[in-house]
Amino acid sequence: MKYLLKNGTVVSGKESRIADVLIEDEKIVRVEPGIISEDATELDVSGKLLFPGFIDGHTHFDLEVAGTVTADDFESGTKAALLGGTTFVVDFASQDKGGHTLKEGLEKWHAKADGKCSCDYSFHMSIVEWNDQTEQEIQDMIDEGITSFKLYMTYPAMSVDDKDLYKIIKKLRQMGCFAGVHCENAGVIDALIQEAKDAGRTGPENHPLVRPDTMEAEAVHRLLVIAQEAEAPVMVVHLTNQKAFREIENARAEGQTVYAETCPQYLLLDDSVYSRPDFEGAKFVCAPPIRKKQDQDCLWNALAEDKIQTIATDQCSFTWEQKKMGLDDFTKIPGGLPGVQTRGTLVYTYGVKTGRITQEQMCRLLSENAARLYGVYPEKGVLAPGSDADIVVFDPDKESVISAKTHAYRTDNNPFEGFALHGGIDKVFLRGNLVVENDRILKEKSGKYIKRGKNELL
Ligand code: DUC
Ligand code: ZN
Repeated sequence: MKYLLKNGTVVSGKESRIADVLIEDEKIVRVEPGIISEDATELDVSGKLLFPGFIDGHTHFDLEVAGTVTADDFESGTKAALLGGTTFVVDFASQDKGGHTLKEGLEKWHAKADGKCSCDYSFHMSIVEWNDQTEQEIQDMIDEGITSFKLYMTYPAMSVDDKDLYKIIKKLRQMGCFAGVHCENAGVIDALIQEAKDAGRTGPENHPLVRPDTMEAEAVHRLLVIAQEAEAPVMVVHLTNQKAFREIENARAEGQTVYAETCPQYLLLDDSVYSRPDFEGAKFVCAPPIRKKQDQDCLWNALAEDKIQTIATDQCSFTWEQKKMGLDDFTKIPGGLPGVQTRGTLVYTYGVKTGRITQEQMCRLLSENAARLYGVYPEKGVLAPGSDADIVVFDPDKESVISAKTHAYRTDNNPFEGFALHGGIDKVFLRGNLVVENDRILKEKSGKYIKRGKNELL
């Protein structure tokens, strides 16, 4: 199939220019003004922005959390992603604790995802246990196209201690890979939870109090000191606050390579959400928690100064019924929010339209940087001859309002309920196929597992 997109504004990480885009089968073959093609289906996209398909490097579909499983699996989750312009997700596969291998973890995640995805997909691998076997398996993972890993400094079922953290990131550096790290101080958080319980404090308003910014910043600091010793690049995932960001800046000033990721919920919501009446705060329970207005400002400034490399979602959705598991005890509320469907439109509305960031920065944050970090550039992350024809035709004039009544998630709540969107998805192409038009999916389950190369974001 051949398509010719006429007169769109082609956005890259560097510039925006009016050009035509010729697509043949899965690939972009030409990007220049004045293309003529006799046999291509021509679409007039004048007035529209053409972004490389958005990449979400942080999703949790079909994940078991707190005795339940996320409302969205790879089927519904990747449909929602595609409707929001995301053509490639990198979800977190995980090794299980108790002598299990990375290979077993990978097989488990392939069984969850294969044949169900409507956008392309890959996995990071969470390492939760470090031993000779796991060490040997890093090369096996690379052979399977997994070049990024995840480590937890919190959650007992997942976390590694400082000794293993050091060993793992050093090994990953030797193998040309890196880890994204969930930074929160597990011990102090446990103590704060105990204090809350002892005082009979059970509601969701306690959630941000027991996981304070200081305990995220402490873990970021510790991670970065360990990374300095290991001479290893690392990524701080879901960065939420100013104190933690300062730790990153300090390490960079020492010459360390530190990547940072944040998410729309940390840019657009503040911790007053946890005090909403009738247990509504539960909808916003995620870890790390949503912070204060000044933290939002810090993150936006960091984005404007290119000091945060990517905006992902940490998509991890639950229904209201599931959230109510913590009605009498906020620590039993399953943590996580949906987000894959609205990331691009929220960033455009509240980032680009407000002048906080440019559309070229949006391109880097949602697509190009993630493609480089996760080893799929220039197949993905750019609209150029030879690249996959993953294209978001973005209408800067489209207006809508986010609502759980109309979203594609299998949840009955949306953390951005009522947010106005100025700009929206007009069409989406996935490897040359028109897969979204008029807010409907035209082609389901054509997502492909992508074997990734190594990080090339310098
Ligand atoms: N935090 C969440 O809130 N949910 C899933 C995983 C995580 O780190
Ligand atoms: Zn996560």
